[in-house]
Amino acid sequence: PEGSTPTPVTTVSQYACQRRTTIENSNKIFTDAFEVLADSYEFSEIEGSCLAFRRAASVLKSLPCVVRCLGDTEDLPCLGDHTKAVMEEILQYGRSFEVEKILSDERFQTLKLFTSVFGVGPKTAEKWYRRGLRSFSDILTEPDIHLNRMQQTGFLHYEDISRAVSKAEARALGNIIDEAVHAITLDAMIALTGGFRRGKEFGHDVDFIVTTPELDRERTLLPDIIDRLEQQGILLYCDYQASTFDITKLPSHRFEAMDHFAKCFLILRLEGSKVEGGLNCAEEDRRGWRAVRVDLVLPPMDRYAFALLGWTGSRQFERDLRRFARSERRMLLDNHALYDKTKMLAVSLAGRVEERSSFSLCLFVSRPRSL
Ligand code: DGT
Ligand code: MG
Repeated sequence: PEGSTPTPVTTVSQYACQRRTTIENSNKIFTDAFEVLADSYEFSEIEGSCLAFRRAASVLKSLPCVVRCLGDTEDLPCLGDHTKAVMEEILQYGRSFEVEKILSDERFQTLKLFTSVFGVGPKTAEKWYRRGLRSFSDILTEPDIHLNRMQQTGFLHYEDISRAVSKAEARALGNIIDEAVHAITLDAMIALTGGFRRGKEFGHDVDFIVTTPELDRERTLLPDIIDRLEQQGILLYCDYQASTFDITKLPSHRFEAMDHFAKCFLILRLEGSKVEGGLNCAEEDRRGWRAVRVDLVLPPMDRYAFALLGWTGSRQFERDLRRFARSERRMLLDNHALYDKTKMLAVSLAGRVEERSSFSLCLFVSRPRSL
């Protein structure tokens, strides 16, 4: 009506990298349901529907308030008919019957259980399920099952590594990595990345980027760091992948799941960690240590900004950042480079670190401080 103040129109972008998202989630009741559906589609290898539910969850996580009726979602992107039907059920009954059916499904429960083991992906889980295996003891007592080293370690430290890692534990690990790296080379720089860099209180692992200005040293530094952790007696597991990075092969025109930097997936023994709400509190308190998953990535210094951007996550943010670059800017982005297709040249970010105002950037360890 004339004279009334128009309601401000706030449009929510279809790209996660253009949405300001805090770590508070006002719509957990919906996003939890979407994540169950996404997992279920992932187990059935229906990638489109899986991504649709992950995207919808990401959109709702960015909203500052609770969705109270379907009308609230009218202007939101990435919410299809199926998504809205699930939301309608939750709005009406407080729960989704489709999600409840999935949660009570034996196959889903078994695949969820099996994939919760470090080193077990959906394909292996499915294979074991088809063989009639339903529990960990079924797997561990089945004579024909050969577990690789990663899976053996996954079972061995199952309780510890399936329990969330706290910020304090991430900080303690930061100090361990910092000490180990600087005992080898003084000019290395270490950045905490992954979920903790986004300000999360808990994570499933702790991710670090280590880099050095010494040319090519990042290719050889990691085995030295690993040796040192081993000498300290805290290396419980190590999967080392040497660098396959080749600057002349950039940019990669097809999406690659993994980058080419030297990296390692570790399980470290963290002494004296404070247990908060762990299942095995009493046992762990007696032991005085816990096992923690740690990832180290070593890009060359001039690739640091891209690596940091690529490893800070979230996965949806990264996916949408690449999609945004491609569709809106005609650029190719990966963990190594940003390439301008219209000008046929690589965009240099050397010496600069990206700004991401949508996240609280917290860097616990960095020497020299660069952020
Ligand atoms: P969490 O579960 O609390 O550890 O959460 P995040 O966000 O730290 O997740 P994480 O540790 O799996 O990965 C951190 C980021 O690093 C992720 O958002 C994207 C990147 N990243 C990790 N693994 C891969 C991978 O296999 N491929 C690619 N392209 N990126 C990865
Ligand atoms: Mg992480």
